[in-house]
Amino acid sequence: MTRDIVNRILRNGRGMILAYDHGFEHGPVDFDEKSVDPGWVMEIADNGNFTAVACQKGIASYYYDPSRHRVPLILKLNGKTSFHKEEEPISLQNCDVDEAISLGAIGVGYTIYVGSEHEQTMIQEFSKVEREAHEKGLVVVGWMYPRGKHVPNDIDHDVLAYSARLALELNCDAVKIKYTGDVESFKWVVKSAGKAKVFVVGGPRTEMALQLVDTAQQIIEAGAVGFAIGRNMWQAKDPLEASKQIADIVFKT
Ligand code: FBP
Repeated sequence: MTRDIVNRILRNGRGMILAYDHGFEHGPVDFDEKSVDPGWVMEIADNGNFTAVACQKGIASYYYDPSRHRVPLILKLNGKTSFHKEEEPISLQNCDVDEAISLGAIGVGYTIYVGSEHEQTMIQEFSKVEREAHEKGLVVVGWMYPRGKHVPNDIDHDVLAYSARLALELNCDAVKIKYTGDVESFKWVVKSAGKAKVFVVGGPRTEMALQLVDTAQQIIEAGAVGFAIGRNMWQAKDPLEASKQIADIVFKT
């Protein structure tokens, strides 16, 4: 397999993935009249400096047209709803690699709740996905989320470094992970991911655009390639302006 494949979701070594799988993970609670419309979000993905858009298969099937949309598609293959506030979360596959390819995806995403008592089940399922996706030339992105009672602090830098390392060991091309909150500790997380590229999640909407700009500077300084971000983009008053502000840092520093 060629490792260059990851460049399909990067531009000059950096990247911005627009995440839009929240309707599955959280329900429409994250949306307003505009962002509830996947068609509107696809236009943001296409026109807002993004190097990929990530969503579930129904969204892609209805709203992503590979012959019209320029932004590459990462198909999220597993997911869970937020109804069950289980202590030990598990997320299983609802879409396979061939379906992802038929929908025009150039990559697949899969969440592993690192540290959950169901971690092994997800790792086993993910490993099959990873092998098939790589055999078929797709980029593999691990959503590495430490969760469960064995994980008291999901932004602890050792926990995040372990999660990033797990992504590397599982042969991910890229890892989507939370930020520790400071540059020095995040450098260790990035180092632990080795040659796997590190994308940082956005989290709930930050009212102060400045805070996100500041975080963008920090994650790039620490060696991440960029953001895999949702709410802070399509919940922004002006999503194209918000994406431009972040892109100016991600791609130009
Ligand atoms: P945000 O940038 O909005 O935080 O999106 C990142 C993301 O990973 C989404 O892809 C996913 O739906 C959501 O966060 C999961 O959030 P959580 O599991 O923390 O509720």
